[in-house]
Amino acid sequence: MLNDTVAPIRLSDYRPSDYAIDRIALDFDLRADETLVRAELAVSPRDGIGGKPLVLDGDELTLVSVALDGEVLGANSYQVQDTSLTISSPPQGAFTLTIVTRLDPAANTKLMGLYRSSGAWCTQCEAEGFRRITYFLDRPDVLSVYRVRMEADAKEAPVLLSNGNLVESGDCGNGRHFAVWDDPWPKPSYLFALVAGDLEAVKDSFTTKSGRHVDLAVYVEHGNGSKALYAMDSLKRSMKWDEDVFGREYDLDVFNVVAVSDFNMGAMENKGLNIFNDKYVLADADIATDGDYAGVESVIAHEYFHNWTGNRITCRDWFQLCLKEGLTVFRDQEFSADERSRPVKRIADVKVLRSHQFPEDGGPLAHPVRPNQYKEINNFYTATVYEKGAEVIRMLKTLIGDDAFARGMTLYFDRHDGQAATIEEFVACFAETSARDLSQFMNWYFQAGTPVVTVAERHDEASQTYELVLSQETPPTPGQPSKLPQVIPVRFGLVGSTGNDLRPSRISGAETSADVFILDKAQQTIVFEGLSERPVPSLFRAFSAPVKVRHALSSDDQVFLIGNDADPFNRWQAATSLSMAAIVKATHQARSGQPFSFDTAFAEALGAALDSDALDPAFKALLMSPPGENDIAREISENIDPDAIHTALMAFRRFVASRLAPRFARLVQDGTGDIGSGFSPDAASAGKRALANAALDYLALTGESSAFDLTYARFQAATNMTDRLAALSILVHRGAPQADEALAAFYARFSSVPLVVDKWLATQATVAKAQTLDKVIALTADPAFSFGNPNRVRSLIGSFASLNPTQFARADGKGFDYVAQTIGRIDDSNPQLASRLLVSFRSWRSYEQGRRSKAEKALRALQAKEKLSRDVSDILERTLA
Ligand code: B3K
Ligand code: ZN
Repeated sequence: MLNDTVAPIRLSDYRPSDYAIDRIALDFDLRADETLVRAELAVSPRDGIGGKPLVLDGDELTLVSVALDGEVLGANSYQVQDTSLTISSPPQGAFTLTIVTRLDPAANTKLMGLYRSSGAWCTQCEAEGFRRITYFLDRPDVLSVYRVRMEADAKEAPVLLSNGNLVESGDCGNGRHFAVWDDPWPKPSYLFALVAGDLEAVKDSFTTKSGRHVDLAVYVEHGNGSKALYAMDSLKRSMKWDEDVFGREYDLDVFNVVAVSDFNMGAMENKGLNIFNDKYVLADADIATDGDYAGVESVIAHEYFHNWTGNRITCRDWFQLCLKEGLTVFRDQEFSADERSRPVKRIADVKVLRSHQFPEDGGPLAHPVRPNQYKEINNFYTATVYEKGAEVIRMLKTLIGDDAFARGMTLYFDRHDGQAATIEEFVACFAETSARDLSQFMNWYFQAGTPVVTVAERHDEASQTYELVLSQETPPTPGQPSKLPQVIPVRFGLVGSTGNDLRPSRISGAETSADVFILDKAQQTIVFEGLSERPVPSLFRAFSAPVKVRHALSSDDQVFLIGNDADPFNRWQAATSLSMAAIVKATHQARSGQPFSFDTAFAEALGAALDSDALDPAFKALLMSPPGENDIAREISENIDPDAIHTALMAFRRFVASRLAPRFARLVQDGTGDIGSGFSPDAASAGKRALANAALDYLALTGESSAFDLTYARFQAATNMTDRLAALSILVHRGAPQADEALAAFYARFSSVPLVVDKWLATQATVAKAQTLDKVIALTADPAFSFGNPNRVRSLIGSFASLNPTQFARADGKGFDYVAQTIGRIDDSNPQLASRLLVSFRSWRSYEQGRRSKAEKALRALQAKEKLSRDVSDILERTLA
């Protein structure tokens, strides 16, 4: 049943804690059946107001004892409730509280707090997991210095790690040993971490620019050391980059990364001891695709960058989550752009934003980048907070310029180091360095919803003026019926018939620089003077704002931009818009039973681009990949029939394949030389593989047996996971006769490598065929699958629900029913995992009537379940509202 009784936490209710906890000494006695935790807290009243009741947070804890200044407290000096421990009348001044709790990490299936993964002990505390270890003021604005002692069996857990620097270790006799870690930097409890287990370490070191020697280690399960080398390499490059680009140096003598196989998300930035989902650590040619390598690099960088943006400067409260997450995503995006290809990275990031954030912003779960209320904070680690949060910072940089932005960052680091800060404090730094009023800009933090910018244009030959009329509107979102205009930086070029950008003699109607104008009103007319010819407008270059653009550019203009725009992002955008228009039209034709007709514009433009030597292979591969089914559904936006979309998309792709088959064959041929040669994960090599595999997919769409034979041959010859998985996926998704054989061979070879099993599961779960649901159900019984492991669940159930629109949204409702029931089952053991899966229902109202009522039925059935977690009830309640 829905738990309506939970009242939301509101930003407007924020007030500092009555007490500070300046120091905490933790002592862990780690044993197989139970763990005892002794916490000694140095508590002092803030502002000298002593004597008020001290209310500490707790969750599923067994309290053993409480002592105040060394005296064990009698039962009437404190109250234990489900989620708190209250010391009714503490002394007026500072005091020491000693709390002993008993935990059962082996029974902790929520993977929050202290739990076990593959025989090791590990922790996850963000956002509110520390209260599952001991009673504490578990909130980010309570900063404490931690000293951690842990003791465990020396054989079972030879490796004992926590935050900070190792200060002592030794033998306790009786087969047990201990270690003491000291973290000199005050930190909030969510950054606490502990790991104890039998792990292999890959070691290296880094010397910071001011000469600090830092010991680096990446800990993995025994036998996986060679798979951690790329993570280590990424870490060293991240450390250097943050010094070079943001002037940020590392601040401890040790930096450890630990990979664990049971983890609810990607990774966690605990101070000096990052804990990772092994998916973002382990990589070698045999098990990781190029996409996996890029993922390892960016997540390693992201967590490392948190050391300054998140750890040294943390968040005052969880409403400020984007302060650390949006900013750190921005920083990791910039890192990857510098390490790889900037335009390719930008396109990849925008694809993620559009596929994850736009549907969130346009549906029942929409919330501002800085939310102002929540019921369950774990449900706010969203694409809006992360990805839109990063876009807001990117816009800020565009708006105030690189120089003022860089000075603003430095000011922020200087001014707020050691503090728990707010978004207002962050933005104030940039207002100061740019001398600009950023109050309207703050709407990006406060207002949910994706603004829609509509563009109309007019050229007047006689006066040689060109006008752009731009209007913006942000649709209503839950709790925000009407919106104010946003500050929207439009990076632009006016492309002349020769392909060069034209230079107007004067621009009026908006604040403007040579290549950016700023919209800040509901409607504006920008006038460009001195233009004798009508230019083709290239707006929102490099995707300069997270908006939807409605601009009726002709097909000729799009083709012209694909071939001529100086901005690579907009060349890709033009290709995407052109193919999108064709597929949307075909979807409507499919719906009404008409035959499809495609014009040749896209295929011809693509053919020309593929022939160009000026474009790199990774970029060509992006040009080739048309929008996906979920992108098309988003464009159509209502009354969605996923089958019609699938039919139209396939027909369009087959049409392109038929027009360009010889070129595609040549691209596959050119790429085949790389199979069997030495593997390098660098961006250029990855780009070549992406191009060959994109071409191969088109060839296989023809359904010709020669294409399947070629694909199967590549599958067998592949010496790296990128080519192997690409071929496997083509065989399986295109229904090749070799599909089952290839799946069996793949499984035979990799069934003992869980991360590769994930690829095998996801490949099968995403087949657009009616048998897939039964297949998914059958795969849950495979020995390599487990409902207890988040990676397995996301690969099988998550992929089915979010990447297989025709089968998840089967017209008979069985896909919805199965996923909803499975969410209910998972919720009993791991609520965070369950509520993440539930998000795949967020666009249920945009289906056509039949599917919509089936989806609602499945959601209502879940809602009627006996006991639901706060995580799941929160999402359900908002999804159905
Ligand atoms: N800060 C963590 C995410 C924690 C999620 C808690 N539900 C990873 C990251 O963003 O770097
Ligand atoms: Zn983060």
